[in-house]
Amino acid sequence: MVGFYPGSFDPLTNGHLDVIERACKLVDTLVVAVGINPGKKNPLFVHEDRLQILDQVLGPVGKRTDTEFKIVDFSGLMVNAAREHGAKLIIRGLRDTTDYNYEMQMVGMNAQMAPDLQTVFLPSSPPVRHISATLVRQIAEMGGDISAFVPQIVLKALNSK
Ligand code: COD
Repeated sequence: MVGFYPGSFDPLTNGHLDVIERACKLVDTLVVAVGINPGKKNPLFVHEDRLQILDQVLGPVGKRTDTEFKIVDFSGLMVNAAREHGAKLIIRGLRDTTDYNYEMQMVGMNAQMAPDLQTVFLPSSPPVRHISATLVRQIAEMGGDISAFVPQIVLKALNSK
């Protein structure tokens, strides 16, 4: 079974990583896909950097699991990208009711456009439930310390910018 986990991953956080680690228990291949959220402007990292960070972070994770990772990017609809990669499941994380309302709208629209795909929601693990890439981006832009929220590789990439 192929799963498709789309996100902005700007930056990749420990919350995203938690979803990825748990999604591995459900699928044989996990396609982690960096897309464009038209509502999110002023990126911290360009697409190429985000792909590179995912590649570096998921390398060691891949050694601890039988799941194969594919890291890709896409522009356009997530359902089209999921199909292109042969996925049957779309994986999304759920933190709170804000996520729930947004995700339920998306799942409804996506289900009508692509009834062949199923969305699976993974509820956030308590230690990472509060982590939001948007807030991490804000803290980083204001010079704050984001080390508790992101993998070390993200910190390194940020420092070398
Ligand atoms: N714990 C658990 N889950 C988390 C956490 C956390 N701490 N942080 C984030 N997540 C989850 C989010 O809930 C989400 O499911 C996923 O991780 C990715 O989050 P983000 O913020 O990186 O990415 P998003 O939600 O902005 O998604 C960006 C996309 C590019 C995937 C989206 O905008 C998209 O699909 N765009 C393409 C156009 C399209 O198809 N639109 C939908 C039409 S219905």
